[in-house]
Amino acid sequence: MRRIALFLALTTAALAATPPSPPAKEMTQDERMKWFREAKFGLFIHWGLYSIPAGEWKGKPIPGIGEWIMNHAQIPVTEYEQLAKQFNPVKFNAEQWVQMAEDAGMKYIVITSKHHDGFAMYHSLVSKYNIYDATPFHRDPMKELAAACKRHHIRFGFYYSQAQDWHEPNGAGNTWDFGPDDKKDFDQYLRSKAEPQVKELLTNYGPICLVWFDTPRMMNVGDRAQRFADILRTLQPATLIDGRLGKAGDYRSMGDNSIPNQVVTGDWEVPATLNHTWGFKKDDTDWKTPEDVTFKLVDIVSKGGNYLLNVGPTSEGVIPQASQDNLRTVGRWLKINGEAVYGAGPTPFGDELGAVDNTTHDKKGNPGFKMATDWRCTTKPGKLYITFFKWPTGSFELNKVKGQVVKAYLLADPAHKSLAMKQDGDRVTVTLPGTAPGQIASVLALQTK
Ligand code: JFZ
Repeated sequence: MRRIALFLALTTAALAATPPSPPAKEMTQDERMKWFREAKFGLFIHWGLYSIPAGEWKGKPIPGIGEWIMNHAQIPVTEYEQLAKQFNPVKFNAEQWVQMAEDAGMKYIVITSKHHDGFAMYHSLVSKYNIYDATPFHRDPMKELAAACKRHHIRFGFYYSQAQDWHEPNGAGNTWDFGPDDKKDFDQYLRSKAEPQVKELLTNYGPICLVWFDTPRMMNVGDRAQRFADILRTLQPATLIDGRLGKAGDYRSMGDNSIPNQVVTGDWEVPATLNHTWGFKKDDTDWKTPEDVTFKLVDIVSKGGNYLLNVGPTSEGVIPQASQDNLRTVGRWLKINGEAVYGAGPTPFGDELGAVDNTTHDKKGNPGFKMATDWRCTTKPGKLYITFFKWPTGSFELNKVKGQVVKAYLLADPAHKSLAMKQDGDRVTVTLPGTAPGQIASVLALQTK
């Protein structure tokens, strides 16, 4: 009898339920990575309460990266929290920030939704310690940025510090208020703040291109990292996971500002600064030049990676003018030469990158590497792009070329006029104009068959 009753109950329930929609086709990794492989150049933004002290606490300069000031100066939560009351970035203008990214030729933006200090830069219902509830600003800049990115067709992603949270008794990192991490109920913090906040970020801001987790302390225990991966895959299956969650992500994150010497296979990204800090510091004005940034971008692309380049806006909500000028100069170069960057693959050569130098050694005692900087090669099907940072005199000889080069021309020449060239086996010689046709660097395109 009981069996029949159970059978009836189950069949009735099955019939009453709406027919299941066909299972959503799982995305392949190639589909998920497609935009990332095309984009190549993104804007990183580190913005939070730390932009108020801007590297100085109680009249003393605090050494180190600006967003770490609470840690470096061992500021108690009760004191650091007070910064929220004076955070009023009235000059913040999402449209202008995103316009700058577009002018710079950047295709995605990743911004700190919550850094290690624990302060949410969006309207969170999980914790009142956020820019909407705890400051006189009373706005949600992430909402405004998401909308501006949509208008400009720029992808939008969040940095989220999943493990370190110096505001929470059970978050990782704050030992000066809360004692050693190994005595904390870390899962209590993860379940009550980090996980629900990541859910908010993936629910309330439209399509999120990636989540940039960071410093995965204590994340390799149990299913801690997997719980975040599950939240992402459930709420937005297309969202990429960076390389610092605590388990393998969708791509590798290289060390900060560290560009590999050689081609690296697979998907990867170099997070990098324009000066020596991520969060704004008033005394750091040691900016990289647009020439250097352009070289690093092409260098990274020629090795197979993406470049995520940082700005640190001020407490008024302004991106430092030097950063803006620098990035816009790079953007003007990309307007002419972007074909060699967006969607381009790595060099098929490699000798042009430099060579191992046994006369020097790195910190670990390994032989050094002498980087060569004259030119870089990037590729697309049927195309080789040679970007010259030092213009060759007269002609350029390229060895080990596979296939036949049918046309050589300069991207800086709108007419794409053919240059004189000859090919002898795998050696191609192109006759070049006496002076570089472009500013910063000039690109020679070789069409192959
Ligand atoms: C982390 C953060 O602590 C820092 O504040 C900033 O947000 C940066 C982008 O990321 O710092 C790191 C993390 C990893 C490495 C270096 C700095 N690393 O792997 O070389």
